[in-house]
Amino acid sequence: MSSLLRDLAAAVGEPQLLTDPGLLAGYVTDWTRRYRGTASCVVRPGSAAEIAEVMRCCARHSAAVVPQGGNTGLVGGSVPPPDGPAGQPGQGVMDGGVVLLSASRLTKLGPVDALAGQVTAGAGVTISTLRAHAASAGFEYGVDLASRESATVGGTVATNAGGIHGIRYGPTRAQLLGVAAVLADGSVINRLSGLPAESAGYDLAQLLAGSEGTLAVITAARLRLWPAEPVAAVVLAGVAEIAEAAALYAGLRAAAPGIRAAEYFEAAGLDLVREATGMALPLGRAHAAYLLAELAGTAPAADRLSGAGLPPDAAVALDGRGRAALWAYRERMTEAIGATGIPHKMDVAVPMARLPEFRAELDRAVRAAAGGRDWPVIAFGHIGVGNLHVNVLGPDPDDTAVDEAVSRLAAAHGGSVSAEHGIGRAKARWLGLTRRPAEIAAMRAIKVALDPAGLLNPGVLFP
Ligand code: 2HG
Ligand code: ZN
Repeated sequence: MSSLLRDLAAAVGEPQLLTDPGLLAGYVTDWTRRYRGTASCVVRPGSAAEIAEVMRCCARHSAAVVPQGGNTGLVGGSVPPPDGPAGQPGQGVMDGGVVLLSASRLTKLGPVDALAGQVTAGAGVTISTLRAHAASAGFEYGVDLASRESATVGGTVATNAGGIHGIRYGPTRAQLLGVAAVLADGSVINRLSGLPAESAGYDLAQLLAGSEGTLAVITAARLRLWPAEPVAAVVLAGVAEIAEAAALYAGLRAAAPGIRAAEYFEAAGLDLVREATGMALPLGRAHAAYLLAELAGTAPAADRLSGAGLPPDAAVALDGRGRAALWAYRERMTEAIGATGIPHKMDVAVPMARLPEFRAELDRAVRAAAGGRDWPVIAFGHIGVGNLHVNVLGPDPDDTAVDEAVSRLAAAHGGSVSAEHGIGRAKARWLGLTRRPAEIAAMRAIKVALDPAGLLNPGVLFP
């Protein structure tokens, strides 16, 4: 055993140090299978004190640390970088190699503070566990997403995940009232009091939201909870194009103010879901595109839908089973796409008003980048916040031409190269399409101040 491994075993206990390549494989490969890296080991610390010891130990040995939650990220930010040419260390990695730090044992979940509407959750708590815990006390956690069974509190804070209820509650950042974290030098931050009224300097929790493991290892978060709201209906409507979907969403929002989800998908995505699941066509006939909306409230709220200008071919589900059946057409999209190959995933944000133009130009931009080939383009996402997930199937995993073309197109329409998945390794080179040089310089200055040796998640976020 190397002296690094010996020190790590002393820090976390030998059973929580994994070195067997068979065991490591699942940790160093991302969910899409497009990003795979090299780590000398996985450590699974059980407390902030153990993480602090891991950080000190990695600093001594010049080893990089890649923090990982549920490893459901889609931009390569939760896995180590691949080795460089001729077995050189991967991008930004020093001689000590990479230690993958799994937060999977940080699963402490505090009692729901019903008075404040808050809860403290360990970084390794999954979103589904957190949601069930909140629900048992009459509350709702504002973020929900298809990967809820595996995605964790720490990972979703680190990427500022948005999910399906962003139009109602905002992204993870909007739920975050405080954070506990370990910095690169092993110092521990513990701001979990959750004071809703406080103005006493920099907001470190917000700094860590979207920091993608580059500034600190998040160990717990103090999170806002919302009073649980009943769901009156889920609507699925067939539309001709994205402009119609956006207009229908606006109509629904005006007629029925409790809209808590507005999701968009297209025929190509629906076909893949139906192939993967065997589910029937959801409406009377096939359409070019679809809007799925979820309406909060008790049963009478659904009456408002009649004034919302629903198209003739629409399904309205009132009971839980029917609602879940309609949601499945949207929620199983990622899995259905993944079943056909290794997708190129672009997660762009575009101003709502520009969505039609962006969509109109998308296929042409992809075809041009693909040298004239017609790769399938699957566009879907959270239309209510202008977030489209553009998946392209076909190009070689290492070929980034299509990724770049879609990123540039989003930027040209005043959008962002990442809406909710983060920048990771996948999009670091295109950060400048979204952030100005002065902003990137300020971000780098923060990074250098908190992690001068560059131990935390090298190669992620920064070009
Ligand atoms: C979703 O909205 C996720 O389902 C995944 O953000 C998106 O697979 C994707 O591209
Ligand atoms: Zn999404």
